[in-house]
Amino acid sequence: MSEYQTILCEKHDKVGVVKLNRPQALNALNSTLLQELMDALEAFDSEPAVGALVITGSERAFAAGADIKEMADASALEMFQRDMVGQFDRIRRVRKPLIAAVSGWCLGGGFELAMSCDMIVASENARFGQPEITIGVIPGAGGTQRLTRAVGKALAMEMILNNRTLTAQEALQHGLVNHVVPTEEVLSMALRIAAEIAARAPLAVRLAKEAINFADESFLSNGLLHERRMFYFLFTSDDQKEGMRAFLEKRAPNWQGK
Ligand code: CO8
Repeated sequence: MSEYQTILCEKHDKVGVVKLNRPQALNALNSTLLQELMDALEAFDSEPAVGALVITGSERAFAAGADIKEMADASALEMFQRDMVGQFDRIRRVRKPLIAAVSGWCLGGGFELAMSCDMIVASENARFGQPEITIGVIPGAGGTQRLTRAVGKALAMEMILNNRTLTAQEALQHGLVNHVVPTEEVLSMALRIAAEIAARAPLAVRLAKEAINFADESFLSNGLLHERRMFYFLFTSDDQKEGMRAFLEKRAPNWQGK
């Protein structure tokens, strides 16, 4: 597994661990990282000796969103053809339980990645948010759907329309995360839970996950498709170009509404 450029993989007994590893970009999700992450998850998923999976990042960032540099100049057609969001369909097909061990920034596509996992263990320094509005787009990998289901409409509106971020404790209060622990314990806590699940009856674990997701996702598909179309559509707008360029140039954006 050492051929990966943007992630690190290891096995802890029956638990497969994938660490996002683009520290220079706060683990921003570029095409390579998404491809490698999903390849690694699928490889662990099909390994009989592995019973559960953990995804983690660094102390500073789980992931600060999709890679803005990679998207900034893309047209809607290019975004549609690249279909980075389509990679997220692969994580939905992983049958083994997935736990996100989150420290630091967990934003945009990074937050959507964490919400695509089955459980989240957060460190005290974790910060959760959907800041896409600040760069002229909206969440594109499930944020409008999963966040609304998790925290309710009012808070989802505030987070997505006005970039409100949540502390780890707030995320716990709103049922987004399972545990909040000191930063140095976040991976060991996630590994402990994963190891306990990995020791349980594999078929029952698999079917229980499937059944819970069925309850959670019965009407998700339509929402995800709608959100994805709107996300790509925004790449036809000047404001998307302006918002992403302004971020890269470290200045405030000048919105035109077109
Ligand atoms: N993309 C690319 N580079 C990034 C990103 C990003 N999302 N986030 C941080 N970086 C880079 C910075 O450009 C900087 O690089 P450089 O040193 O070369 O200038 C480096 O990481 C460190 O970042 P900062 O200097 O900005 O660090 P700070 O501690 O000052 O700030 C923040 C940390 C607050 C996290 C800040 O970096 C930030 O606001 N980042 C952008 C957050 C954001 O807007 N995320 C949403 C992106 S859009 C998105 O996720 C849409 C998802 C759609 C579907 C998913 C498809 C895969």
